[in-house]
Amino acid sequence: MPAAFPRIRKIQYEGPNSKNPLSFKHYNADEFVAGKTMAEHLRFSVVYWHTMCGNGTDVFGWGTAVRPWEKGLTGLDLAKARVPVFFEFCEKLGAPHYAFHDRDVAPHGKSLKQSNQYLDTIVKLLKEQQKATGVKLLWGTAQLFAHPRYCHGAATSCNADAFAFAAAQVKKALDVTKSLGGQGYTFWGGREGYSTLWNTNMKRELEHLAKFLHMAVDYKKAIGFKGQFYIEPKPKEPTKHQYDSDAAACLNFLREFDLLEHFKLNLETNHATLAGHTMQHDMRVAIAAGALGSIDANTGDELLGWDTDQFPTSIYLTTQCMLELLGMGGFTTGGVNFDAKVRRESFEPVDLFHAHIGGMDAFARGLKIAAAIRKDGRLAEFVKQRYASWDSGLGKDIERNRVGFKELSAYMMKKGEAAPNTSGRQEFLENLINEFV
Ligand code: XUL
Ligand code: CO
Repeated sequence: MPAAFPRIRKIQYEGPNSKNPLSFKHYNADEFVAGKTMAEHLRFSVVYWHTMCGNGTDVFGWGTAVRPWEKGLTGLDLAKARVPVFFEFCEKLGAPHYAFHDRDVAPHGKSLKQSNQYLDTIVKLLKEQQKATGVKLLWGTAQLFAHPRYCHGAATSCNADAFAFAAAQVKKALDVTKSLGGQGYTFWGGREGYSTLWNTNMKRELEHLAKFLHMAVDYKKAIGFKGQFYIEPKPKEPTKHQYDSDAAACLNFLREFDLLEHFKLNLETNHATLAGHTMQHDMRVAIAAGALGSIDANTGDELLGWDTDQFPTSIYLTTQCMLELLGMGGFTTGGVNFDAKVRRESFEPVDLFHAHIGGMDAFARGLKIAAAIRKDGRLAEFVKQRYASWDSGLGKDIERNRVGFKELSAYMMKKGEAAPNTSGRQEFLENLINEFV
């Protein structure tokens, strides 16, 4: 098979002074930062759906992407042709992981049986390519939102048969993820929500979603799949409201239905911002619950306000992500997964490289900056001091459950007024962060 990117050699680290757009300026895989190599910290992953299947269509226009390897192929032939191209891309980029949906890698068949056969054909090729290149599967997932059968949702559909088909699809996707050595499996509830409450039994739909996830947990145990399960929150789009709307809503749902021990969250920047949060906020929420598993690294456009899935280039954003990640001790099964697509105006194959190189460099800089901020220690020390009133005396007594309202009232009666507050120093801290960015 001739190379799909014949003029592109393996992307090398050339340092910040390089003017070569096809080189890393900051991502140096083997360089040690805060006790681990950059590759170990960042665990980059490329997604099959945008990188191989994205063709630049939008709601107003046709595809624009020039993909010479597709040569007018369709169906299973096209699916087969994409596999070596994808791994050539990951290898040249030096991305150690990838992620896919069942129906990105293989086409929909006329029946479940035929779809499964198509998938098996492609999984064989994926396995060969994984072996040849060393690229590993970060997580697998099932596409439960594109086909018309899922127009009312999958696990939350009003149609029990849609639930059954989705279960069959996830069963197969779990088998396949396991056979490819996948380190995780993601549930993104593409249409698990509603378009109007006039036709919706929310309680019943939520119970069905929980039942579906419990079935997945049971099946995972039955086949001995050891990968981590993730839920990926998103508040809307394509639905008006999605039940896994943000990190806090997911955690509440998982707790309510006794699923929390089986799931972590896979957080995506553009989903957090659609929910009216920053990525840092959603990461903080998940970390506080010990439930941050992985991240889908991308960004939105504040002026557009929908899920634009752009490559992350803001150093503030990557610094915040890496501060949160270093603070929690880094990934275990998760990684920095580029759930991001090139703009439809960026239609040449080389644009795929520019996009990923930029994202990897932005995260490498974020990592170095976050490590420097932590080494400096002033930020952490400020936060520690801000809570000093809880470290001794009355604060400590409250935290240790030694006092209640009666004791606190008696204490304040005697004291008369609370001790004066100290400044939050937001501007001082913003300036401090800018010393490093
Ligand atoms: C959609 C999205 C998905 C999930 C996987 O917004 O993020 O691609 O990451 O289903
Ligand atoms: Co995503």
